[in-house]
Amino acid sequence: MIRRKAVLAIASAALLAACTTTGSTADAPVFRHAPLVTDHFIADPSAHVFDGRIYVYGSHDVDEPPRNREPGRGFVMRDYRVLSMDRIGGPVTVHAPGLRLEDVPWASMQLWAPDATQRDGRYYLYFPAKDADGIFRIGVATGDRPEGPFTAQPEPIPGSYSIDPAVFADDDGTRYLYFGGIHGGQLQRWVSGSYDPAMGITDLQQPEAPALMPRVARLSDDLLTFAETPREVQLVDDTGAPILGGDLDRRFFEAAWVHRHDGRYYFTYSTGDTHTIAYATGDSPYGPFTYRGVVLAPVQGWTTHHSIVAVEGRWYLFYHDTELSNRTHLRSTKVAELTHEADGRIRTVDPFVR
Ligand code: FUB
Repeated sequence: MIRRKAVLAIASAALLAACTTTGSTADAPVFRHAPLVTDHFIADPSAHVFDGRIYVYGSHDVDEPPRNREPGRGFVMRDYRVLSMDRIGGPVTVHAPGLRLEDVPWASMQLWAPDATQRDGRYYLYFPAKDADGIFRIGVATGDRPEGPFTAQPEPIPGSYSIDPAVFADDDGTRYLYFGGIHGGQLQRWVSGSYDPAMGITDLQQPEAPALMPRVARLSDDLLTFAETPREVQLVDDTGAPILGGDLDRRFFEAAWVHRHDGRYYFTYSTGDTHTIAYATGDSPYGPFTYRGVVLAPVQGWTTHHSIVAVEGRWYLFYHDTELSNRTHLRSTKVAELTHEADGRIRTVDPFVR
């Protein structure tokens, strides 16, 4: 209860600051959007409309000590709490924990960014966690309600690795799982096809070579396994050449998401240490995707992560920042309207009022 009050006090102060331009110092940031909830830190929002209601599957950030020395060690989340609302701007429900670390037989720590899909009245939660050897894997848990509770499969998805699963349901019902993240997400340790810790804690360290690319695999009909070996998603420039490892403004870091608009597939992702959500477009869910620009300018906080969803004919960007805490590992979910221009470009969202 004390902790809840403390968070609310921080939240009130931050919201007051955000809504008040008069009397603020010249350098104080003015945030364009308000956190959806102020009594929990929910990050990495993956939003969907299920059964006419908006559900947001995110990481539940907590202020706990790290348990290792790896990059990303401050993110020690132990459960998932789903948000839901009947409309954008409506009251937000924070549901009871839908899945807890202790209920995932194979996981040892760090429940990072999840996503979900629905089929035939069943709901499937995809989530990364470190296994007993400290290796990120991706698990799936199922339930009969969108907010859970979910029951985890006893083992991670065979052949899965790294972080940030995002499931895309194409118009024909086929589900594709995108995943991967460099640095703390360990993607650089999988270049040989098996886990190699000697590949270090960042990336390939080859700025002139093609960057590490995200992965995609079609899901099996029961949505519990990969129907194929994961393949690389090629991110290319407008000459068709792969984005290079040293191209920090455009190369993939983590936080894949795919949506389809006007027949185009949009692959959106975080550029990590350059702090944007970028986008690339293609004609197939497998890519290649050609880099186009920036969806979301840098937010307050080191990480940036997002999802894009249509709600009653309008498009929305869900994202997170650290407005309420000003601490990298305590993030809050926000939502902004998103505009696709007639030529397919996405209008960049600025999280600040300048
Ligand atoms: O929340 C932990 C990690 O931070 C996510 O998996 C990344 O996408 C970044 O947001």
